[in-house]
Amino acid sequence: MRILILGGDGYLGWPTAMYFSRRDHTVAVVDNFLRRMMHAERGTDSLTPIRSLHERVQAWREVTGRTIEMHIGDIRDWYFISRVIREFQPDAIVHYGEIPSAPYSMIDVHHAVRVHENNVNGTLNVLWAMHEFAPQAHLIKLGTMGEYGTPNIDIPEGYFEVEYRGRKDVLPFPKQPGSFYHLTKVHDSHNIMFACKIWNLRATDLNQGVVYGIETEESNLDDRLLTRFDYDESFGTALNRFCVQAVAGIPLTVFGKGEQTRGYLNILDTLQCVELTALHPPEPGRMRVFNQWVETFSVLDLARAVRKAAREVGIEVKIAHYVNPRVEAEEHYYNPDHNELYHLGLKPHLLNDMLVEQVIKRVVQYRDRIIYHSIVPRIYWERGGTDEYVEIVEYEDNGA
Ligand code: NAD
Ligand code: USQ
Repeated sequence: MRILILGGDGYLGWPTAMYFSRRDHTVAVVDNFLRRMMHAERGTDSLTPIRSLHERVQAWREVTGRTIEMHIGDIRDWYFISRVIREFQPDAIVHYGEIPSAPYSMIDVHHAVRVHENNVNGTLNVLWAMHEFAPQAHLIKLGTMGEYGTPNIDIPEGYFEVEYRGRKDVLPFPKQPGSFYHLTKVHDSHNIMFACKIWNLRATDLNQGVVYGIETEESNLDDRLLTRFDYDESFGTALNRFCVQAVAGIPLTVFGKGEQTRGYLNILDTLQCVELTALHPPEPGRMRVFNQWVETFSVLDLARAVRKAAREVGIEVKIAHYVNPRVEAEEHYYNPDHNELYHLGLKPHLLNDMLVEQVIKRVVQYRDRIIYHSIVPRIYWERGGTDEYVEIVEYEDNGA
């Protein structure tokens, strides 16, 4: 297949490019290095020392003899992205090319607007370019489980049957996202659904949970191929941050009660899910939705898993409850479906089997690169970015 990866310099995009290239697909990547520039803006960086995209592509060629085509430019630039799609004629477009951070979108009005403009307008360009130049292509769009929020009922995969005043219909499940970032994904989903309907396009919306993990089979071929690992307040997820806090000797930052529950999956499973989706395209005309996650954990479960994993490499860890800088339910029901990707053949990896070897050992390896000032968050949902670090309320017992 001819696979175009938007956001191919990113955490997931680069491993996906290598994964498809190694399996004999023709791969091209698009990126404008926005993620690297946002790190420069925030004074933060990936813990893993990542090479430039040009060096990665060169290293990939040296190690495997395979070529990944590069297109450097902004998806929001219609002339750029429509030319790439017209000339490359992809069978599948894997769209990772958005700003992925909830806290970054909550800093102030400028960041909220920036995330909206980047994500929503970029995806609109992709949809129009598909309509005009590649109507047979399959859009594989990375959405998020956070689009649904935490309703007090089960969450289906995209659609559910409703009966209201004696009539029935199958409708999109209501969305109650928790940040301006998550809202951009909801707006994207609506735009994709509409475009499929009016232009008979083919698309799958992958509502992905939180991804963890550093290594893939391909990146293990050579350390020049490593992907990024972020732990800072803007771009690091809780699990990544906990691993770095464990190694840095900072009490793990569990927000509030720590009962906030989300779906998680290993980066190896993201690769599998995207491949399974590409190999099984949907019929045109209706946006297909898969919920892409493997295990659910509360934040406190994650903190305890990190404490256990850290002990295996001789590190003692403190877990603390901090004032929650986010506005979110700290105790809630959470039971989303995730059957479709399993039906297609997903063979999942489990957190407790992966954490030490695939994450903690790498964090220890790169401990000298930790940037301390960015580990404890300062971005509040109500007040935006401030100078005040979130405060500790109490410590967990040490679980010895
Ligand atoms: P990332 O920031 O590492 O990768 C995104 C890449 O897209 C970056 O390299 C960035 O420079 C590029 N990009 C952004 N806007 C662009 C534009 N306008 N033009 C060209 N390139 C642009 O993020 P990631 O963690 O790899 O996430 C990839 C996608 O998956 C995102 O859409 C994210 O919302 C979604 N997602 C990620 C996770 C996760 O845990 N990492 C979970 C659920 C969903
Ligand atoms: N949290 C803590 N301590 C921290 C950081 C976060 O307790 O130091 C809590 C948050 O309050 C939240 C939960 O952990 O309840 C998850 O937060 P997160 O930062 O790990 O993840 P989130 O903001 O939800 O975003 C991440 C990715 C995003 C993706 C999303 C999938 O950054 O790209 O869309 O996970 S999902 O969570 O399913 O929406």
